[in-house]
Amino acid sequence: MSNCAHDEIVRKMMAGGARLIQLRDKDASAKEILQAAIACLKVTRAAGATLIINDRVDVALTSNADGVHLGQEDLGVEEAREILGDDKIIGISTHTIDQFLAAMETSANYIAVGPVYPTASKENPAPVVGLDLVREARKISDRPIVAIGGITPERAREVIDAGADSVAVISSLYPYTEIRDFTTRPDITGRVRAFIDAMKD
Ligand code: TZP
Ligand code: MG
Repeated sequence: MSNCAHDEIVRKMMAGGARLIQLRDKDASAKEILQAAIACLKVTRAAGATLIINDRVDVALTSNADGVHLGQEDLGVEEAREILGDDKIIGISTHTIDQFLAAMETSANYIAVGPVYPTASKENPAPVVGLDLVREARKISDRPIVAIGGITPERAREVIDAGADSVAVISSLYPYTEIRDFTTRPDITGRVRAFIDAMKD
């Protein structure tokens, strides 16, 4: 998605109420993702929102982003902590209860669990974990839990009720096909609002 204006997308998400945004672009070069991070941070900083960089500790450090999100194949949480310091947010993805327990042993500021539902946004995703892993994780941890994978506004309520503190969403906000098609403009702001409405107590 590297030909997209990430900062414009961030602006639209924030207009809908998003406060924690992850910059994720698997197709971008290091240079492109750094430039995008710097542009997005201008937008989030002006509004006091938070920007996390996916995968790339080097980009998070260089751009002075608010933190990094790590997968199971990325640098470990403590290695990233060593580089970024105590003030940055470090999150990690987990796909099994054992991975979740291992994440609990680290200084991760939040732990993501998924895919909760089938997802088309990830190549070779881990098997669907369902709401059960969210419930199990909630029982054993007070750490913020972020649920991810196939979440829509219709599903968001049951995900929160299962114990997630928040949801991370890609395709329900802007399907990959739509964002690359500059003739149609997905209503990103409206879709973020729909999530927030669905999750209200
Ligand atoms: N990790 C687990 S599922 C997923 C990632 C990055 C993709 C989530 O995207 P979508 O489109 O909301 O299912
Ligand atoms: Mg990753």
